[in-house]
Amino acid sequence: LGQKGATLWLTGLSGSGKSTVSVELEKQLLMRGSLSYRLDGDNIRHGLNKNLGFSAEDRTENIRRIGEVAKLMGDMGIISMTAFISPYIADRKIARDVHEAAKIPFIEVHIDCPLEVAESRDPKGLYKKARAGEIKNFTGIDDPYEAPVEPEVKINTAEQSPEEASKTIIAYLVKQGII
Ligand code: GGZ
Repeated sequence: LGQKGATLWLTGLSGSGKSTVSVELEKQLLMRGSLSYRLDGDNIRHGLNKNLGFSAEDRTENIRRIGEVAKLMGDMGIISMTAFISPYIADRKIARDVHEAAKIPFIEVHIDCPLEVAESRDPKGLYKKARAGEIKNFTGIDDPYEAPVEPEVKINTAEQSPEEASKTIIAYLVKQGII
């Protein structure tokens, strides 16, 4: 393959743009000939992690398993992009440590945008339900989001398009000699 694996760990609120940015990133990486794969709710929370909900314990286990899967993919030489809220600093640190022990680059990407912006997007109407008390423990409403203190990359999706965001992230990978 001649390619080293790495993990782009996207973290941010629901509606911040993690999935959108990861889809665009995958496109740009594949165009460059880098084998990449997206891990998201559709292929993880509906499969491997379908026994997990949104309590703090379940989120921790969700992120732990995703960290292990991403590490395995890194071992295979794949650049994986994870698109999960991953709200807890300690959980992201565990994922980072697993990668560091395996010598696979772990790039934390904060997909940042003001809560008001994420909430105004509300593609699935979940914020509306959370505000109405129909969904409990919704991140940003009645559950915490711990923003990264020193992410490798920070993107503001209220100001940058998904294309610009992806270019910024790819430029980081190039600068680091990962691709
Ligand atoms: C946050 C929730 C919740 C609660 C369901 N809190 O916009 P979405 O729908 O597609 O993204 C959210 C997704 C979050 O799952 P993650 O696996 O990324 O979360 S974590 O990393 O914290 O484990 C949202 C939906 O699931 N969702 N209930 N209570 N998001």
